Amino acid sequence: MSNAPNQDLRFIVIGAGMAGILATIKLREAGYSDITIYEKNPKLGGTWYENTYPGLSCDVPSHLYSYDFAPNPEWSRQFSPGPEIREYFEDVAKRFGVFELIRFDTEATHCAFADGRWQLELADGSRDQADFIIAATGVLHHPNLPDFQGLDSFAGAAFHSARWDHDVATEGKKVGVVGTGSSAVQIVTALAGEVGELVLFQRTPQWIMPVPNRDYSTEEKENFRKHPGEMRKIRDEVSKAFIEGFANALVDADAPTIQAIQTACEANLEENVREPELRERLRPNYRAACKRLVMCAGFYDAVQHPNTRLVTDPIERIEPEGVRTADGSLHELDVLVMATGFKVEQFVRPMTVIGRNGVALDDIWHDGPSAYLAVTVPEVPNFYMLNGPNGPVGNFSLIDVADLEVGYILQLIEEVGAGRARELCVSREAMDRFNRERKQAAKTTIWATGCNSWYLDASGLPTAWPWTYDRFTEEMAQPKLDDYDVR
Ligand code: N01
Repeated sequence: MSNAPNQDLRFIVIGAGMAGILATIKLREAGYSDITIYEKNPKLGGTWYENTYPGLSCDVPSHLYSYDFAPNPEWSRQFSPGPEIREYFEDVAKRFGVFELIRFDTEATHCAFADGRWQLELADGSRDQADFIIAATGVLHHPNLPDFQGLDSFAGAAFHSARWDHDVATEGKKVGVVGTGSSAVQIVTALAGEVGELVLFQRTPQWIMPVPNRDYSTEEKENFRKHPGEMRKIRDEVSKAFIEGFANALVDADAPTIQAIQTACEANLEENVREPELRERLRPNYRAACKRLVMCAGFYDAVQHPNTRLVTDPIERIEPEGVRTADGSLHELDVLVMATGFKVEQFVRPMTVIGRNGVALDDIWHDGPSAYLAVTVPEVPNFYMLNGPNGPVGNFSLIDVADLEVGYILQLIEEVGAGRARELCVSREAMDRFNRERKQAAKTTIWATGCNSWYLDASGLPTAWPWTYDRFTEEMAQPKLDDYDVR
């Protein structure tokens, strides 16, 4: 516990996913107790609650994708399945006294800063007030549903990958999957051979990094229980490898590591896709890691399964019987899964946020969402985001990113708690400078080397943190209060 926190401060955390749970634990650890978490879903877990598709797992190894204060000896695999991850968050929320602070089924719809406090409105008509809002609303959770002509006429079941309909049987059925992002690749790998026929509609091929995923043995788990230091060792090793061998390299398109990733992905394609014609249809015409790199060991086997068909002709329309492609073929289907990604520009929205003097966050973000160090926005004091815009999303564990951000935000809160300030948000000047610098730096990242991806803004510029992970760690160590509008 830090010394003498101001017990009068009240906090609202929006979202009981990985980041909201983390923020609440850290606030409590720092001695703050007046906290309410609003969660729109009936269960916690955020993305791990909403995504339940077959094959769901995290592409960050489990011992790294865990809170550092809550290692989990029970992880079943190196990359554990989604339901296990959601259960982990529920277990931690219960063990650390977070669960009882959550109001489920309660969506925050509007918040406004008035007379030095945040006034919050909720979808059920209730209201609340707080000194601080921590928006832990996630990055990728507003499904992007393509407006395919005729989609409504489809006679079978159609749904987005993040809204999997478990009442729909897939066994023995003809299942179509649209998309080749991380979600689609996991779904296809899980369903191949399990359904009657699997049709993958690919608009753009992906580079695939073959990452093995083995089970932890009973003995290994027993060893983790007895010697938690072993989990810490794995965590540290994997973290180091990820940062040095990957995260730091993504922001330098010329880095040798990026070339090594390219070579590994090319070898995966050459060695594991037997038929030359299929191989060419699966070969991307952009550089590896330009789109978010897909990590999967079994995808090419799944695509080559006798019951799987790869369709690369563009989708023209949906008909009652299936998907009609531009070459005139009708691909008959019982189930159509749209693994077509997310609306990434939403962040805290559709909740409306009104900062000082009636300034709307929507207006501040009229050119697209951005946030100083991914955390704060001008004119919106005492409102901090976790994994907000411009955050370091380059395939690194978002748990560690959120952890750094929470540590940074706690220092801002302490300024108020200690009576040195009442309101803090980034100054307009610092925000403008940050935006200028990040846009300049974005040009030399791998994401800017000529592909389409959810990393890009409307002008085609990558919005992700364009510097190294190490630089983010340094920035998060201590707020530069000169960059803040402090009142
Ligand atoms: O979504 P995506 P995702 N017609 O945006 C295609 C995280 N994640 O849900 O490339 C036809 O990557 C689109 O085609 P194209 C991870 O950060 C993590 O798969 O634009 N196709 C693309 O192939 C990931 O990056 C894990 O040409 C259309 C696909 O749909 C992020 O979530 C697991 C189309 C969308 O791919 C998003 O992944 C899963 C259309 N009209 C997800 N519209 C982990 O393991 C879109 N597409 C942690």
